[in-house]
Amino acid sequence: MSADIHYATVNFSQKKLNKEVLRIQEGDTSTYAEVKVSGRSDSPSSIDEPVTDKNSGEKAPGDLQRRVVKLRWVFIILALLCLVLVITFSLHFKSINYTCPQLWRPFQSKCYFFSTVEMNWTLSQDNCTAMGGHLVIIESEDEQEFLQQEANNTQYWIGLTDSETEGKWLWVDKSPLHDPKFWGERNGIKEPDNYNNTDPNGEDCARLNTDKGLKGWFDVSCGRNSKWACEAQDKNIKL
Ligand SMILES: [Ca+2]
Ligand SMILES: [Ca+2]
Repeated sequence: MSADIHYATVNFSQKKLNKEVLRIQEGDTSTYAEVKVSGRSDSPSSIDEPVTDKNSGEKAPGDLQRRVVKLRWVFIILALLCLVLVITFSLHFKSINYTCPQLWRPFQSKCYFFSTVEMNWTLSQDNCTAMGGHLVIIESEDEQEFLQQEANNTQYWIGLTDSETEGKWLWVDKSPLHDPKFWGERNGIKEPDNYNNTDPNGEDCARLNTDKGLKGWFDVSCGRNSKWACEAQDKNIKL
């Protein structure tokens, strides 16, 4: 059997990017059909393969574009990670080197002022308020220890009183005292004892007696004069 004419039918569902040569053989006779296409093949095996120019060896534009998009996402992710690291280190650095105005001492995120003059509890709180803060509100053992060290065996008013209701101790922000573990003891009697030898109203204001260690709170008559300790946020301090 012989034939003079060969037919080659080639069907594409999508346009192809590369240039292909289709070879059809029968016996000793060969027929070549050259197909020029544009676009990319839908053959699964050719999707991820870089298309290379046979002459120059360079990658096709579509492949380069995909690589550019990938690199752009990598840069965006790296930039975000760098931003997070910068913010984290900035906050950490600020907490370590928290600064306060002159005459104020830093502790954690607050500033503390220790007076050199003495006055009663109410005037002491008024002075702290005028400076942008309030008498100290002690919320942790670390804070108590810091105050004890800074006070250096000097007595200071703190922001705790039961002047409204006897026995109901409130901080100057009106929050109740939850942890009484820093009350001191005198002659075997635990504070607060509301001792009324000097004041018929008893003792309604708390003072830090730092020579008693961490258990250094004593209730004292509010009318007595004493030094005072304020605390404030740096941004609120009025100089
Ligand atoms: Ca009292
Ligand atoms: Ca007392």
